Amino acid sequence: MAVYLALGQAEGRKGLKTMKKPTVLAINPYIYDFAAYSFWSSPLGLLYLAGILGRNGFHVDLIDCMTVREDKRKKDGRAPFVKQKVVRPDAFKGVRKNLRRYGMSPEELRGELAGLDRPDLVLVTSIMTYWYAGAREVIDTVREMFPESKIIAGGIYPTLCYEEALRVFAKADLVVRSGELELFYRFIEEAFMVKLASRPLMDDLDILPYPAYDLYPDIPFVPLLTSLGCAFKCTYCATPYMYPKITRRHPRGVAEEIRHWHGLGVGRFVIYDDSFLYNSNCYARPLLSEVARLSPPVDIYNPNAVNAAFVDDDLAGLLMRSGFREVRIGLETVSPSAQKDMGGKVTNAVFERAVGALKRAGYRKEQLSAYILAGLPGQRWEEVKQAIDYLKALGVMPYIAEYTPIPHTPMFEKFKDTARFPVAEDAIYQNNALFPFAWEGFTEEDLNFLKRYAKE
Ligand code: B12
Repeated sequence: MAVYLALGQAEGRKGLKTMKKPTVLAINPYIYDFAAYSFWSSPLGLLYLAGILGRNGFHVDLIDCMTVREDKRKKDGRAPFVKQKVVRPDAFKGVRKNLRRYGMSPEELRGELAGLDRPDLVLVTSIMTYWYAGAREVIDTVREMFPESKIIAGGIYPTLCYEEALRVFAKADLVVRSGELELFYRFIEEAFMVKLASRPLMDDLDILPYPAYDLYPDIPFVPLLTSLGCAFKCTYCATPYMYPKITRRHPRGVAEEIRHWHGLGVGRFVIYDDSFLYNSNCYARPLLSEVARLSPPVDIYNPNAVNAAFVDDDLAGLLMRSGFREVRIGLETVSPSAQKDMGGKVTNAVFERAVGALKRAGYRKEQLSAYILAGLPGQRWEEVKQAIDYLKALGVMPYIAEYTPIPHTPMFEKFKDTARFPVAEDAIYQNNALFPFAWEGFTEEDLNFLKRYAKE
């Protein structure tokens, strides 16, 4: 049967056939911060999009501005970012800390861009909300050097601070929140008159291609996206807002991905998951049992911490056998009332049971650490000291995680007006290094003392 098309449609069809596939440049911007270290950091969301466009047959280049000191890379794969002191902007008047740019310099980025043919499409990610200044500079530079290129910005910052991001990234053609990938695909299809054969949304993680780590010359570690969303609703965390539903990958698919990278010589894997051990009979146990059989064995790291409630003797043994070289556990506080207020994820009894199991599995003190939250609204410094003492007595290394006020979290909405910086007006003040909830019961001096004390 003949198909008759209106003239415009016919031209459109012809256009679709003859239009060259657009070339894509993915950029992970440099950042400005008071302190930063690559705890196995990686722009995983951006690399997924690069993988998806690659699967659609697009040529994709990557500029990861977060360069590290290779000469200082540790055995576990972590490395310090290249860094340079910069002048503090007016927004930080009165802040006595050194501000640095981490990663490539703007001049180096210009050099990299100058070496490329003009890309048709540029994707810029923006991870922590308070890192937007680097992303804005990168977007402005790309706009200046490639006025004709289409620029799309996305990531956690636009997702959590959308209205602000629209203003800040005014030179981008489109700003996308997570959950809006449909908009992203439609923009590309319309701007370049192409039809995308593969346009997965993040509601089925099993159909995603692997993130495009092959765009790096070396792969020191591979972060794994095992799920999106979290089984818990901690009042300081933005995950329930960003991903209200838990979506998990099939453990077999994750094991296959590990085997894929392992076959290419990658030996370190990092779990980016908010509740990895949740429902472990169906998830972590089958996955880790497969990983434990790999030869040569792999190393696994979990900078996002595991939930103590799910660690029993059997699981602790499996963590050890599958390659967890160290285990980070979430504790947050030892105050039972604060534990309940924050979501009731862990109690001291549960925590002690998990530590016992990990020790019986063979973990030594230097391989066990726990995060303690410091600087919560209204918190007294003595509460943090009590948690440090508790961990020291249990033989677990304390890690102080300074509280970060994050938009759309219950704690942020409740306390945003009591912070000593306008955290709701400008995301730059959401940086935990600014200690936004310092007060006379918990001063910056107290925090510095606690950081030293935790290491003693
Ligand atoms: C892994 C992780 C880390 C890792 C690595 C982070 C990194 N890449 O640098 C580590 C352990 C280092 C880390 C550390 C911290 N983290 Co963290 N982390 C996460 C976590 C669990 C996952 C992030 C991730 O990769 N997700 C998976 C990818 C696939 O998702 P995505 O990046 O959002 O990408 C999607 C979209 O955004 C979109 N997208 C992304 N880029 C682009 C680009 C374009 C063009 C488009 C169209 C779309 C797009 O596409 C993807 C698919 O939809 C999130 C929570 C979460 N579930 O998101 C917290 C989170 C980002 N972290 C958070 C915090 C608070 C911290 C710390 C400050 C904790 C502390 N107190 O010490 C530190 C600070 C880090 C630092 N200074 O370096 C907060 C955010 C805070 C903020 N203000 O922005 C989050 C949201 C958790 C929370 N508590 O609510 N973190």
